Amino acid sequence: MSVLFSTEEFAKLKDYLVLYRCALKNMQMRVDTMQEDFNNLQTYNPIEHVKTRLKSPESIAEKLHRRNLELTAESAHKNLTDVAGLRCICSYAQDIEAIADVFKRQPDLKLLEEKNYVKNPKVSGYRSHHLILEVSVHMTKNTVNLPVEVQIRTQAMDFWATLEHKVRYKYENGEIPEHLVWDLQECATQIAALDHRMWSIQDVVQVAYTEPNGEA
Ligand code: 0O2
Repeated sequence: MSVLFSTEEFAKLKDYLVLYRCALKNMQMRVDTMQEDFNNLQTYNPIEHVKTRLKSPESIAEKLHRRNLELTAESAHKNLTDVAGLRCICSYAQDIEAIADVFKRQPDLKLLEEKNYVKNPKVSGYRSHHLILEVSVHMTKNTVNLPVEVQIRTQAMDFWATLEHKVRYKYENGEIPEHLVWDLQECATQIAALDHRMWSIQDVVQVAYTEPNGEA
């Protein structure tokens, strides 16, 4: 059964979504700046690519309903911190914390919440580093503070999460059959090992590049 906003609340929500879209643009610009800087200063740019998404009104309504919250635009704004989401996909697991630190050091961003599912993976096998950052958006008449959920993960972690998400949506109430749950956990463990090995190879190559007479 799909849950929907009333026409009046839907119109209000659309106004809020304009603000969240601006918040996402603001965050995207910060990542662009990071990439410029990494390209200029470092030996490699750890950010492979970035995805941004605004939660759809249907998905917002479903989340409010699931949490037994009022189905209003105001309630979505007050209670949900992932209406605006930015995903930063990086090359190696070792890059994740460094990228998180760059966000955390920015004085005009306020860290509201941090979850490190790389250090403490979920039972499902999910790995990613989450930050909820509050950004000030300067509109023509006022300034609004909005949360943006930042997810930082490797390409391999993203591959896993995308598939697991798809699998979960295929089953009623997200209840994945036991054998698939096990398979996904196993894949997550192998992906973590693969990420580690890929970093070791890049590390060796990096040293060869930077040492005098090193052959790469
Ligand atoms: P979507 O469509 O990606 O936005 P919440 O899930 O937000 O009610 P929670 O569990 O405290 O509350 O938040 P958490 O753990 O930080 O997860 C937020 C988001 O992380 C999820 O958003 C997913 O994008 C991702 N995530 C968390 N756990 C898993 C997992 O086990 N598998 C996958 N594939 N993704 C996960 P949404 O709203 O669920 O989905």
